[in-house]
Amino acid sequence: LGWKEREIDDMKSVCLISPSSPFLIDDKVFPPLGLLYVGRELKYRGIPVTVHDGATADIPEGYDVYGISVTTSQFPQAKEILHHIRQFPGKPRVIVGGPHATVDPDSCINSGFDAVVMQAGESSLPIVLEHGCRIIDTPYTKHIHPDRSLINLKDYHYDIDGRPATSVMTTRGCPYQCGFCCKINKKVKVFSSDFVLDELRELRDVYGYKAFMMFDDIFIVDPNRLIVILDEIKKWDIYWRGFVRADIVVKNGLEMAKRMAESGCREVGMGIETGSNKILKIINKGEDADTLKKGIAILKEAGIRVKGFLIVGLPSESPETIEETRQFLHTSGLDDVDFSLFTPYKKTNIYDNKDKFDINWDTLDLNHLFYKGTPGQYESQVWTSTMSRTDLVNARDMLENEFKHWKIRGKQ
Ligand code: B12
Ligand code: SF4
Repeated sequence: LGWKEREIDDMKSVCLISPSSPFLIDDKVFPPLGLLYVGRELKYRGIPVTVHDGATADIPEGYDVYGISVTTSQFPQAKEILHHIRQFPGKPRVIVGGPHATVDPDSCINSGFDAVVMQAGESSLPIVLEHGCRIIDTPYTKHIHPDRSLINLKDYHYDIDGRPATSVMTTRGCPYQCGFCCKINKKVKVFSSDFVLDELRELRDVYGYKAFMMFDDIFIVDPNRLIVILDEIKKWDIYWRGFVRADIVVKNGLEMAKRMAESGCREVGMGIETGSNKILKIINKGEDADTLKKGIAILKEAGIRVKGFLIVGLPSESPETIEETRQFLHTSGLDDVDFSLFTPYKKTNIYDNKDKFDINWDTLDLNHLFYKGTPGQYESQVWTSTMSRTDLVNARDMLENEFKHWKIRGKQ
């Protein structure tokens, strides 16, 4: 684009918006980090910016540009916000970014947004502000931390074993190719240990946090980086929680798991998905049930609790595979479980190759495109050759009733 880093001549004021998520029990658990990265870059360029994470009626008027962050499940809310802003005087421009814009830019253009930003907003929003592109797709190249001063962090409430905690992202993207998972980053980027520790220090010293939620797809993906981070934070008396893959836990071994525990790791989340080896293969999980159990056992031996995330209604789900999942759970050693219904998102292998799988769906209802919501309000979008939508909802509820013994403490 021949664009070089400089201040934008025609200074525009920007209001960044996080839509509500009415299907969640509480949508004020974690701050909208994506917008805080974008906001940091705009501030750095001297552009007046504010972040709005509240009711649509309270969106402030008077900004030149409004930028909305959207996941697929929030798309209906984002369109309502667009119509709301269209009533504002001065015809401000409305730009959309976030995971849904990245996987389905056409739906955003067709709904009337002025511009669509795919992938890294911190790199491309300044370009859009200056050049007025319609669709722009830029990978992550910048090394910046999110600007948490743009919001009141204390409005968000999450805790790890009684300590107030907040979320951190130390990587972008994931090198694995699970068939149900949305590829929103084309490349994987792992931030250096120094860069990560700087951000954690800021959270500890400026904001007073003594607990962190590492929201990376796989925080432990690089063992060399992990060791440096763990050896430093073990001196801090902090708690942390993060997401792991069982095969990496097995590869890293018991010593690494013990180091994680010594550094304050209280609990990890692990994608189990299903107890059926047949389905694990179909979804290209890259792990079998034995590896999942080995990973859980290593973490438990090190003194770390393990919460398993499971999905009901993956391709080829049947009464037999549900039973395999039950058997797996009985012997898994998991401390906590979470059951979602499979929801097909664009830019996933299953969505793009529906005909190759034993799975079906009609036109997807955008108002129900979430896989975890308020209990009692689940609806399945999909069915398989042996299980109807109702069968899948019933199977999810049955598994939850049998295995969910911890009380709900948050959304994920
Ligand atoms: C943390 C997280 C959550 C938190 C949300 C916390 C919060 N307030 O943001 C919780 C647990 C609540 C959650 C819930 C859900 N999540 Co979630 N979540 C994530 C996760 C792991 C990290 C998000 C994050 O902070 N990323 C870091 C930032 C830097 O990236 P980013 O948000 O994409 O933002 C960058 C760009 O997208 C862009 N950008 C973003 N917004 C904007 C706006 C503008 C104007 C511009 C220009 C650019 C721009 O620039 C940003 C900086 O680079 C992602 C996976 C991932 N690795 O990203 C899944 C992910 C976003 N979640 C997903 C899903 C499906 C859900 C749920 C629907 C699950 C459910 N319950 O059914 C809900 C929906 C919640 C909602 N509000 O919509 C999917 C979304 C897929 C899709 N097609 O939209 C993802 C991608 C996981 C996946 N791979 O499938 N989630
Ligand atoms: S489910 Fe987890 S491991 Fe699989 S591709 Fe998605 S983020 Fe990566």
